[in-house]
Amino acid sequence: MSSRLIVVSNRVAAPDPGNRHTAGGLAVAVKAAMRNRTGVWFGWSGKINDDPAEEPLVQRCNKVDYAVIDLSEADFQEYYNGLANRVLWPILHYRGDLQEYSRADQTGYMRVNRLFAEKLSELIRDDDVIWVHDYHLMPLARELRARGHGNPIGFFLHIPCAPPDIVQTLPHHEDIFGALTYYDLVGFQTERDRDNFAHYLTPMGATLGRNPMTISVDGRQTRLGAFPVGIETAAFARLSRFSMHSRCVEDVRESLQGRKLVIGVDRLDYSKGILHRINAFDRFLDEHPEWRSKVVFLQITPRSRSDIKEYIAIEDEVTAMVGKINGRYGEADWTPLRYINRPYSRTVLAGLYRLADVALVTPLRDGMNLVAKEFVAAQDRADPGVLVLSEFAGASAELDRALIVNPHESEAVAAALKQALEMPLEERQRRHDPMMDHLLEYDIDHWAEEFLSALGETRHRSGLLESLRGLFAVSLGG
Ligand code: ADQ
Repeated sequence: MSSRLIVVSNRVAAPDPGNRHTAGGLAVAVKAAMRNRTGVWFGWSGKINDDPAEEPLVQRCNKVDYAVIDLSEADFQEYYNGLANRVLWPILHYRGDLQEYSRADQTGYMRVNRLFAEKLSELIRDDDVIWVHDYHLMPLARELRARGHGNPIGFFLHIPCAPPDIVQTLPHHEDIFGALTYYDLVGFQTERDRDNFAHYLTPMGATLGRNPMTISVDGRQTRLGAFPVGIETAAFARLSRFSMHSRCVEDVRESLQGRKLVIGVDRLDYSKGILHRINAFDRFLDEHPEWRSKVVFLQITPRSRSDIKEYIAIEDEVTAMVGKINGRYGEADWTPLRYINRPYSRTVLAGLYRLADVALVTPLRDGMNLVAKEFVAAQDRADPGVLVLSEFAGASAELDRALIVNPHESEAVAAALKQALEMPLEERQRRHDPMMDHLLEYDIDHWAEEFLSALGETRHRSGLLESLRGLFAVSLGG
């Protein structure tokens, strides 16, 4: 029998009979990586329950067991809202100044990691391969090792890894970041993130090895690698062609009345640079009156983490700025900026990307940014739109034919927007073609296979390679 892949992440995107749309890059990536594999996806149900069930709730669908547990109100506040999203998220996005640390939250974070280990422990078989995702669960391998699990365990950080000086602003950072050395493999989105982590560890006594990069601490060896997350490029491209003719996309096209469409799609989060982007659009309309009435900027921004104060503040600021721009430049028959807070299905998003002439993807800091990749994948090769991309998105290391901007410089973003809107077809194609080819080759399957094969190489135990071969056979055959 081939081994199973156990994926662990904070939330589990369980099969949803209501087909609701969740916006979030991790879920999109892991869902795609789990497709065609046998295994378990374990995590929090999203429900708060002060009297949770002893056993995880398991639901089987297409060879995957979705196993979820509930969290108590204190767990939710201290682990999820607290240490994960009020401390680790800002620190890892280079915003150590925004962290709101408390010892109670750190205790809660460790407690939930122990709870995850305890509940997961019951499901683990000796030949399982375990893949843990993201900053919520950094100490999980240490907890699993303490419970006697010798399985290969890998970790992937979906968000950036800040340089050591910033990581060290976290009180007791060694407890959390040092715990990553209990994994066999720690993967990052880019080489810069990987190197930041290696530079963090080496002054603390870790020995660094090269080719492949490894670090050794207290007799444990951990491989470090960059594994840029991809998308389901071919499927997304197909979806966009089909979706262009959907009712919703047709309605948007009609509503434009021949105007150019600029699109932005982001969760409402301070790391995404939405306010800077809207300021740049303001500057663009101010400096280029000839473009007024000829362009519409559609910013699709589902709310997230709405009970954290920075998120409420940014929502208020963005709403005020949108009102100001529409008031200043709008006409009775033209609204320059359409700002929407709801999620859309992937089908509609794909069609809207294809309809758009320009995408503004200008985060202040982003692990990868799947929207950039989805936009490129959704374009018509015969008449592609133009991507304006922040140099601080992990995606800029791969999508280097985009117009790369520093999102802090509104003059530069406004100039790039003008260049994009006026770019001749031949140049648009010259930029788009190689990026599309790259995304077709380095897609989500490639990401999962590269990570799992590197995880396999970290161990030479008999039987493990057989197990991993089993995983690939399933994925390639599917
Ligand atoms: P996110 O911060 O969530 O992901 P991103 O990579 O852009 O950011 O992924 C967002 C995903 O949600 C995309 O697939 C997008 O299509 C979808 N989405 C956004 N708005 C939507 C809407 N209104 N309706 C429906 N879907 C919407 C984290 C990291 C990223 C990293 C990913 C994956 O912060 O840097 O790229 O994980 O590793």
